[in-house]
Parts: sequence; structure tokens; C-alpha cells
Amino acid sequence: MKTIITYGTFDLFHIGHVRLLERLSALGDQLIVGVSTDEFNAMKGKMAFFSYRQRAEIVSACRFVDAVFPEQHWQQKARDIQTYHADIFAIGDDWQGKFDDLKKYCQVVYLPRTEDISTTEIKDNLARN
Ligand code: C2G
Repeated sequence: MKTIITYGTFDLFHIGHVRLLERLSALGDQLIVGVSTDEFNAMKGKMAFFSYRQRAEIVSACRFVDAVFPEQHWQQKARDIQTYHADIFAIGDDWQGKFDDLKKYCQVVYLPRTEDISTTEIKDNLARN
């Protein structure tokens, strides 16, 4: 059983998120996702439109996702990888190189982001109209 682990805010769930989760799920047998809590988002300098509960429920409803858990701080990844026996940590390449320290625990993969879509762009477009 090959387990993939990833993390993210996943606010205003969009095609970029779906395509990433789809590609991640294809890397193994199960995909577990750490969804950033509202408190952790504040630490990331992000204010999500949807609450953690709503974002976690939406990600959990995605057919590519097997389980979700709260991402509460930067330092929890190593413990999560061991807790969930993850074989691969993977994330979009906007984080290229940032999590190479996790190579001590599992394979680390950065996948190309989907171009021309982001939660920020969605919010900006809606604000202009
Ligand atoms: N993503 C993507 N293509 C996009 C937008 C996002 O592939 N057009 C990917 C990101 O690279 C990330 C995931 O979707 O892997 C979730 O993106 P965000 O919700 O923006 O997550 P982020 O704020 O980057 O949080 O500890 C890691 C952080 O929690 C990651």
C-alpha cells in the first residue's frame, strides 16, 4: 500500500486543486491531505474565504482523496509522514525545494502547478466585477 501525503489551504476549491489531487492519487494507492486550519492560515498570511471545516469537507468529498487531517503548523510534516506511513510527500512546484528536508523520511515530489488559476486570481476577478 503506497501512501501519498500532501498539504494545502484548498480555498475556493478549483481545477488547479483537482488536477493536483488527481495526479497525486495516481502516484500511489491512497492519498491523505493535510488541510490548513484557519489558525495556520493566519500564520501563512492567508485569509481563506471558507472555514477549515468547510474546506476539509470539500477536499474529503473529492474522489481522489482518501482522508484529510488538520495542518496546524509548519513542523508537523515529519511526524505526519511517520504517523501515516507515507511513502511520498508531494506538492505543487510553487514549493520547489522548500520541503527537501523531508527526504530523510520519504520520497519528495514537486508537481507542476496548473497555469492561469489561483484562489487569489478568483478573488481579484470577483472583486473587479
Ligand atoms: N495548486 C496547483 N495549481 C494551482 C493552484 C494550486 O497545483 N493553479 C496546488 C498547490 O501547488 C498546492 C495545492 O494545490 O500543492 C494547494 O494549494 P494552496 O491551497 O494554495 O496551498 P498552499 O497555500 O500552497 O499550502 O505546508 C504546505 C502549505 O500548507 C501549502
